[in-house]
Amino acid sequence: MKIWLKRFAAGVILPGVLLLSACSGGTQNESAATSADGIQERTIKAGIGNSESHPQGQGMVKFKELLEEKSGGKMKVQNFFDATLGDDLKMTEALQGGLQEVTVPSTSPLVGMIKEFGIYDFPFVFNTEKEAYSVLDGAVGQKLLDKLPEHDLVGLGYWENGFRNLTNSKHPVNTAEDFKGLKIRTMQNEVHLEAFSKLGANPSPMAFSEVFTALESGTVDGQENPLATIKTQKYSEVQDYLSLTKHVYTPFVFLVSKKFWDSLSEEEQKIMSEAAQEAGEYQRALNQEENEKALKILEEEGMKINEVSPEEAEKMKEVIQPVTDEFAKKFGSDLVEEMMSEVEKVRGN
Ligand code: TK8
Repeated sequence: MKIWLKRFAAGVILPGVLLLSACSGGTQNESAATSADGIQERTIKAGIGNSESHPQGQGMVKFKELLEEKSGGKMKVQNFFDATLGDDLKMTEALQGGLQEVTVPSTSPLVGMIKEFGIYDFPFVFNTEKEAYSVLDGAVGQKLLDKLPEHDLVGLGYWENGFRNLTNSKHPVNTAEDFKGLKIRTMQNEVHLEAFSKLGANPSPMAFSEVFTALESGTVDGQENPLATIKTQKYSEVQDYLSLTKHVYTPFVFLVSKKFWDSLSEEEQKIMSEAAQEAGEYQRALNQEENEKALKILEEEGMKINEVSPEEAEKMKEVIQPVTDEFAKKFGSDLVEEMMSEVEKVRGN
């Protein structure tokens, strides 16, 4: 009986597996799945939400160059910008399904999948990029990357979206009170949603590619993003005020489809990982340069720009604190403490 079952099972399942693998991956990538080492001809479809001229786009161009160079031209990258393959969430799902190989989303919209990514969404945690890097590139960042494989994703490190600033069409935001009544587009993330509600704003979660039209049509009064994004998305055409709130730091996470990753040889995985890391370092440095340049350009384009004093930022933080406390329990107090003590270490130096 046992033997019969085994045979029966093998007879049924084997063709099923073959059928599945023949349909799923694209023949090029599939045919090399069995080779243990060496570099095969591969085509990697990579998509992001920002434009090619954004530091994230330039990071992808660098990734393409590096991987093609390291693989002797065998591993080719096709880059798709401006959410032409879909927004962050949609592309991440395409990776899970094995329909796309690479995307580099903000961590914020992924909280439905990995709730702990929400710790990065706590407002006013990081004061500098260096503080953010120490968390992201350290034990806390790795712990969260380790959660990706159970969701059919592999994380090759963090790139930089950066510190977010508020733009709107109504008035400058200098104090916590100034948020009251503003309709603000947020990312699809519950921490952001509740933090802006707490400040008295009316947050409206929305995918990135819909933001410009929502601002233009007045569906929302404002949005918040790093300066490089405000510039490349031409928000100055539809927003008069830019307030340098720097209220939260958003990382990008470099994701690979686990289905694709598992089909790679060790050597291919190694060079892909190196290319993502090196392009990431380049991207972070470029992002900081571009943010500075963007500020000047946005001013020239006529935006009315105001700084937020440290005292007023502290008051904003106090208003939001109950939201942060509530979510800290949800995401794991130990993890949040570990993040905070890492920040303190860097700040103390
Ligand atoms: C790009 C997004 C974007 C993010 C947002 O895909 O949605 O506002 O800041 O830059 O990840």
